[in-house]
Amino acid sequence: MPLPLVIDTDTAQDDCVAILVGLLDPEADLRAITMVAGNVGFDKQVKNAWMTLNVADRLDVPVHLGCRRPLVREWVSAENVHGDGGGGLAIDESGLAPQPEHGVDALIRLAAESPGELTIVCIGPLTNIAMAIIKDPGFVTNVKSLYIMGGSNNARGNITAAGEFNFYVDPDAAKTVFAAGFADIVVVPWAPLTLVDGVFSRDEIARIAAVGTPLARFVVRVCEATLAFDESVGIMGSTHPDSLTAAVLLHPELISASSRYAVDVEADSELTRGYSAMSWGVHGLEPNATVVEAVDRLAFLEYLIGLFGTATTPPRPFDPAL
Ligand SMILES: [Ca+2]
Repeated sequence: MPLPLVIDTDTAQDDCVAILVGLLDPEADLRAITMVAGNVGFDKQVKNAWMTLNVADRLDVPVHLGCRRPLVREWVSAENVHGDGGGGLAIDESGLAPQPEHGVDALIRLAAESPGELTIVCIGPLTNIAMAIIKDPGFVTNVKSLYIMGGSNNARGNITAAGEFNFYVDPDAAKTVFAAGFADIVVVPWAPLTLVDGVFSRDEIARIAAVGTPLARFVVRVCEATLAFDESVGIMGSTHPDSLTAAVLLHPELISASSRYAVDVEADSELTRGYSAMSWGVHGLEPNATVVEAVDRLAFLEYLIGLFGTATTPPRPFDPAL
């Protein structure tokens, strides 16, 4: 049976790849996309999600608009990293509309419809998840698993020395989620995991391009802006934490090391805002999450290349070359 899941996303660059994982992998039953404020302008994120659904010929997947800003803080963008997050591509959006139901309500409803079965892949700030916790006392127990891209495993951040972007943008939401008592949380952190096992070199991106399908062309294009930014800060490749989060959910055999941790997030300090303290079992704290520590990087790359080989006929042109 395919795994029922929702992807909660601030759709830009690798979020698009994560959505493609949810759409193309036969192990996944992607029931909805919920949008949260994060990487780029909220409405642009929605456009990026529709472009991604289009390239997979899956515009039938419902898109729900969630929270347009963090719980407490002002929204901070990552447009310096991602540009518009969609490689400058666009599609004709006539006839496309988000669902009338709010993203938080969709998360609550989908979890309640099949208690203990729904997994949420959380690849943006955790605002929608925190709001669902606050709104519905049953939400925490109705959800099977949260797969969260965020934080660093007692390591460096990216938007600041201490803060990884998703947790930095809404540290109050992240703190709420880790304190809520979910039965199963799996974390894919930025550092060191993504920087070691979630980076594809220019040669490897060229291998993806060589697949030659509309999917592969789309992925290479949306990754270009981030690749240029990464190289400017000393990361020699394109970073894929969001697609890695979806991939390890569907294929846990990709994980070569993981451990139980007590995870908490700094929400008071400005200096270390969003810092994830991950206690590894010697401080007398009850573990609340499994943190992925290493994956088989090449197997992850081969997995994605296999998915991008899927032949699709995008119903709306996304590239003048098509
Ligand atoms: Ca994201």
